[in-house]
Amino acid sequence: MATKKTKGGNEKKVQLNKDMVDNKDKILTTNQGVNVHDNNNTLKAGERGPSLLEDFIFREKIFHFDHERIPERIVHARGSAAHGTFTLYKSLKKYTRASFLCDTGTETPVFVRFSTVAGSKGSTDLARDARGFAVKFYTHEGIFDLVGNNIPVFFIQDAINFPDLIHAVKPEPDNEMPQAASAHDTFWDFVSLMPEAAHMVMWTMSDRAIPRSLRMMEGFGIHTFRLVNEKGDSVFVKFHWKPLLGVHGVAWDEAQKISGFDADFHRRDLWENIEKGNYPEWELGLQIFTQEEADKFSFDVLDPTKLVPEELVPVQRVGKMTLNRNPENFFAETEQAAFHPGHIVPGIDFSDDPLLQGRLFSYSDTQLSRLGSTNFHELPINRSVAPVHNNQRDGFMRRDIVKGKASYFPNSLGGGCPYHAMMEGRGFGSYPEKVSAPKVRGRSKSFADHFTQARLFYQSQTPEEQAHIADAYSFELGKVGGVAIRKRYLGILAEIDRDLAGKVASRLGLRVPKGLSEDTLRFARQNHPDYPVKPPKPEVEKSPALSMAMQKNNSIATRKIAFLVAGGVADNSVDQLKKELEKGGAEVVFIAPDVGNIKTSGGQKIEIGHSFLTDASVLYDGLYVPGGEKSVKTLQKEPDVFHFIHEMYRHCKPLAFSEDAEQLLEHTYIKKEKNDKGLLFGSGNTLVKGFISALKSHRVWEREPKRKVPA
Ligand code: HDE
Repeated sequence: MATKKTKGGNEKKVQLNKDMVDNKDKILTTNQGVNVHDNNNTLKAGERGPSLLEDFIFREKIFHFDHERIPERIVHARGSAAHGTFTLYKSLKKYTRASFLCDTGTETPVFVRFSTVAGSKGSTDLARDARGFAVKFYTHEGIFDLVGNNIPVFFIQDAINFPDLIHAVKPEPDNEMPQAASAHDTFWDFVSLMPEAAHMVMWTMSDRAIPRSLRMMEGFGIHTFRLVNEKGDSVFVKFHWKPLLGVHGVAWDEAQKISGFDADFHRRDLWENIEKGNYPEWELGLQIFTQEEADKFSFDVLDPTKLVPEELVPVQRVGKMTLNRNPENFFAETEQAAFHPGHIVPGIDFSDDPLLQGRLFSYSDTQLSRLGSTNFHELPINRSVAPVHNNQRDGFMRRDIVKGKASYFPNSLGGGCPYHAMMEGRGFGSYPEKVSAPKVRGRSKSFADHFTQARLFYQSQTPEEQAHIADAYSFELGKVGGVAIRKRYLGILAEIDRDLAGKVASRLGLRVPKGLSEDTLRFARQNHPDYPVKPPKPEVEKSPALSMAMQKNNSIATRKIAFLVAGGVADNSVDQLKKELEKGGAEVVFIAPDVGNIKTSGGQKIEIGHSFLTDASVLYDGLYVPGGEKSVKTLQKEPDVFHFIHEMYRHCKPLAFSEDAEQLLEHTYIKKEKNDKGLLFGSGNTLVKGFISALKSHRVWEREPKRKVPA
């Protein structure tokens, strides 16, 4: 069936609207539709007497309340989501028969949920962790879920290790500490015995694991999937999401402080930007390669701890996803959304990646204990826009009322319906991959190289990014109590990069071991008896695509800039920069000693919604102190101003000072450095240009080695 064009991708919205309830101008009722006269007082025997069991209104209300929690997701519990559309601009007919990937211009409704992995539902958004990036496509041929992460590789190679990994990273079982953090003994104990985790651990130690915004991170399907065309020919594919706002992280010190100031930082940022019409956008990128090409790669494409370097197989951008609508109800939509890598449509198929194969069991299984019924597909958010007809029946909370006598196949009483799609030459059919092999519990030799791509990632980073990675390992291992675990991990780092291992070892007061510890080797040899094996030569030694700092970024859209002001701030000193920043799509936020109103030197009123008490520098991307003698004098008396400035500087963010405000620096530890492109003074076009250009780079990386000021 050809995909119909649905302008605006509204089809899912129309379907959801049928289930929406609007309480506006309505009388309060019970769940049975009876109007409630008084919602404040229980039924009693006399005003001061005991309550009566008869009070069905009270009983119903409390009964429902008592049961309104459901289990949180076992992983990825903390999440935020939005609706949107996916528009295809390059037909992939040659490779796939999935109609949403064939008909250009088609808008497919999507629902996207971002998440952290380890933390509970109420934990901070800024944990050092992978981010889930799960996309539900409501296609005309059924639901396709691309359940990915913001990191293109995974910790483990075989699904059977997943419960162990998660037990190791979750809070420790005796004392339930620490929350949403990998910096503890059980995690490092596990990964120090599982060298296959080394590559993903390297990613999680980079600033990729602490995104600036959910809108500014990449997404990856991780596993190799298949595309299958009309003729039945198949190619392999890796799915990517490329954010149009660029890929940016925060620094670890920022992350920890943001967690205190606004634990909902990412959730708020996503929600507010969609409300403002700053719709986040990603391009869908595909790496397509054949079986023959895959056979020649130096790594195994079925091994989920490996990526395909973009320099080896370029990413083709084939469509755009735009998130343009916030959910109406967090529980009904974000919480009840049930993603599953096994939700695929004709034209897409699985590979034999053993992690993917295991995932195919886990997701519907977990929905059952989380959502309580096999009928979770009937929940409005999970409902396909393609019609659903089958002989599955009943179960808890069944909603569809399926007509007729025949609930079996084959039947004649129901006219043979619902019938096989085969009758019309369509429907999902698995790719007929040839498989003939002995049944084994084992690991392929081609999965035995654990360090080449971890090294590739590290060596592809700029020196400043490498410094952040070394800091992260030092922090995390520094939090580990067991010295044996620290030493064991240093053995892994030594195999990846001795210089990195040396930096971390010196912070831990340890020496770099010669190589892997006996414990690590013993465990690795359970999978590969002749471990370590010499890996084949990699195709690329460096991949600039892996560095965030090396990505070009020409936009300052939606960055938040703090203007520190007080009464008497000079109008002209505010206006020009504000206008230019807003022209570029950035947001200017005035921060003053107190919330309320201030008057500019020209008598204009500025409404102040944020003060040094309510806000902190870590919530902003750049800072400007406009002129006006009175304003600067007031700011000078405010210690928080200096904290704000120091912290911004320390996090390598752009700072600009008008001529009047330059003197504030005399009271700081900041030294004017000529090559610091993000420390700007004066006014006019030079200041505007310099500031905007520094904001585009997001961080003034050259400052990284010198940034050590108290904050
Ligand atoms: Fe998941 N994962 N996972 N995972 N995963 C879940 O399903 C699981 C893995 C990912 O926003 C659970 O509905 C196993 C890789 C995301 O609702 C559960 C294995 C990747 C989400 C589950 C993996 C992911 C989940 C928990 C190893 C990146 C959140 C709640 C074989 C490609 C989806 C749920 C959302 C959620 C199992 C590994 C991504 C238990 C067994 C690799 C984005 O079913």
